[in-house]
Order: sequence, then structure tokens, then C-alpha cells
Amino acid sequence: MVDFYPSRISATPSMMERKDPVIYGSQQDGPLNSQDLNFYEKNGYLMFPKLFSDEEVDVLRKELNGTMDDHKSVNQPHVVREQGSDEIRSIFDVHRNTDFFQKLSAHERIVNVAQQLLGSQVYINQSRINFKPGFKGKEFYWHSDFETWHVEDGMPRMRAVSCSIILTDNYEYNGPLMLIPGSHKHYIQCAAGTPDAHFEQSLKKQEFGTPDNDSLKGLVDQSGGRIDRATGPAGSVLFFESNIMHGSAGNISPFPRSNVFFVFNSVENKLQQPFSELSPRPEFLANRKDIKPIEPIAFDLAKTLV
Ligand code: 6CS
Ligand code: FE
Repeated sequence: MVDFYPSRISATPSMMERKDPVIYGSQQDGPLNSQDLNFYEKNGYLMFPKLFSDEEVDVLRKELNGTMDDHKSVNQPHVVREQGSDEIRSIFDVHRNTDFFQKLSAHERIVNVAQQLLGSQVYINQSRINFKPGFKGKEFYWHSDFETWHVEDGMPRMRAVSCSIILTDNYEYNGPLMLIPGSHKHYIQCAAGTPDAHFEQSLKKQEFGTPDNDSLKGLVDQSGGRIDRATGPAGSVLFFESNIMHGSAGNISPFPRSNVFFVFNSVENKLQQPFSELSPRPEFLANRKDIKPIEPIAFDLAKTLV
């Protein structure tokens, strides 16, 4: 298969332009209006404050705490703990391991947006809860998700969108997601040298497939010096394009910054072999089995009988 986005093949990083459209669908294909579509095309993300009501947020919180408790002593690869502590950093594959998050991942309020942006039916490529606990939640260094999913998982084109549902209020001071607006239109070809089984390290602290300082600075210059923060109350929802450069600082506040992420991939963009010499990453990180298009469902979380 042709590699349209080679990366980690040379010692020197470089920058190339995006080859794929940002938006594949049109205004008639879903709930986003022309203002939403123009903002997403230009900036690479869209934030919807309070897409879920306070009563629904209560259910989200209960499920978050329940999932956390259920995994407290689970010692399996899909449960990632913070470097140097026992605190849970992320739990992957929640859309397959828990009924509630499975239903939530099919909710029409988020699936219809993903279908419109990707111009097709969609499926979940990856899901996770990032907990970023108070005092101990460590950083997620700058990266493009697509660069990793292309090189390490074999995602062919930029036709995926992450949906982050804010489960605990995201403030300026508890490590909110930071995004460089417009960076989704440029692809940083990172320096080579990825170790085998890289995910065992990268999910705790990513050091390969991350931009060098000059490239990062170049993206910020192109954004006019802007670094946007996805702050908002629990129940807000952020959609961000697969290739946007993003990251988040550590959380030294007492307030947890927990979000659930569903990565929607187009059914036309299923994972192939990794575009690198690396062996494919495990199923909990890169869904390959029983891929079926999601049938969107409408329901009020506050009345969820799970
Ligand atoms: O490697 C991955 O797939 C994960 N790593 C990060 C930092 N973001 C995307 C994804 O969750
Ligand atoms: Fe990411």
C-alpha cells in the first residue's frame, strides 16, 4: 500500500502538507451548520459546551468512578498507570469492556457529528478514559495521533476524528487538552528510531513520534502564536481532527481532569499493516477485529438502564 505520510524514516524531521480533505461530508449530512464546519476546517477542532445535561453528567461521573474502582487492582496492559505511581493514567477499550461506555460510544449526539465530518459510516478505532488524577496526573507530550496511528497501527489516511467527553470540569489549571489551531493541515515527519513494543513506554510518556522543538515552534508560528485550551464544564464535548497537534500539561491541582475518548474512524479507512517495520500494536489500542459500522442510538443518559 502506498505510504502517503512517511514518518520516522530519517534522522532529520521534516514537515509536509496534508494530502487529505479535513471534512468529507457536507452540511446536509448531519447536525453541524456552516459556521461549525468552517471553524473545524480552519482550526481542526470543535468544542460543544454542555452537550450532556447536569443529570446526564451525574450518570457519567458515577460510571467513571465505578470504572475506576473496578480497575483499581487490574494488572493488564489496557490499564496504564502513571510513571512512578500506582495511579491509573488511562483505561483503554472501554467501549468494549463496559456496557455503559459501549452504549455511549453509539450515541447519536456524537456519532452523527463523526459521520458528517468523515463523510461515511464510522466505527471505533480506539477508546480510553484518561483520568489525569489530582496532584499525580502527568503530562501527555505534544503529538499528532494520526502520526502514531499511521506508523504504528497502519491507518492509511487522515479520515478519523477523536471525540472527548469531559467527565470532570476541565479548568485552565488542571491540565486541559491544548491544541495548536490549524496544525492538522501540516504533517510532521518525525525522526526515526522507534523501539519495539513502543506502546509499553509511549502510553506513559511518549518520546518517539513526537515533534522536535523547531517543528513544534513552526506550527505555533503558523497558528499566529495561538495555543488553544479545551476548557469547559463536565458534559462538554470536544471533537478534534486525527492529525491536529495536541498535548496536555501535568495536573498539580487537587482537581482530577478525567475525559472519555472515542476515536471514530471512517469505514473506508480501516487499519492496514503498520507503515513502518514495527509489529502491529495490540487490539485494545487499534481495533481490527469485528469491525461493523455503528448504528447511532438516541437515549437520555439520565434514564440509562444499564
Ligand atoms: O498511542 C496512542 O494511540 C494514544 N496516545 C496518545 C498520546 N494519544 C492518542 C492515543 O490515545
Ligand atoms: Fe492524543
